[in-house]
Amino acid sequence: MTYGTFDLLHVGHVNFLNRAKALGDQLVVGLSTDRFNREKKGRDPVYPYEHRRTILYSLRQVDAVVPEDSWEQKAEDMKKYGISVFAIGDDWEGKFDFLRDLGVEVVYLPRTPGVSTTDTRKKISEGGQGLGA
Ligand code: C2G
Repeated sequence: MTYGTFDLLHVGHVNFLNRAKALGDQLVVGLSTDRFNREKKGRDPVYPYEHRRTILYSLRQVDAVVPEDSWEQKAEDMKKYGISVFAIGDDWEGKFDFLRDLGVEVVYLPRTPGVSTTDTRKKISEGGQGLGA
């Protein structure tokens, strides 16, 4: 299982989902609600929750999407969904080691350099400079 906002889906997200899926049989994504994203990132996502959910469900790597609306739900989710592996990008290194106490394998995966939703938002607002620029 993993958690995230996955706003303006980009190759960093897709690389992560590929790697996360390879760690188990099924991949559950705890998708940040619009409200939780405001709490986490101090701003609304560009795409509302329903859109981001639909986009994730269209990916073959993703088997289920559930709402993430609090920092405290992970431990309960591990039990609720019978999770054996928790994976997230290494920008979170060490932050979720406590899940190991539940017998869950915790894996921090390397982020894809050079791409982020924040950069994409910035490039678009600066007049659509080619993302490859
Ligand atoms: N990611 C990545 N490479 C990038 C950008 C993102 O591997 N260039 C990974 C992140 O590390 C994360 C996932 O893609 O594991 C989703 O990224 P975000 O939507 O930015 O997730 P975040 O806001 O970090 O939410 O409770 C945990 C939070 O919900 C995590």
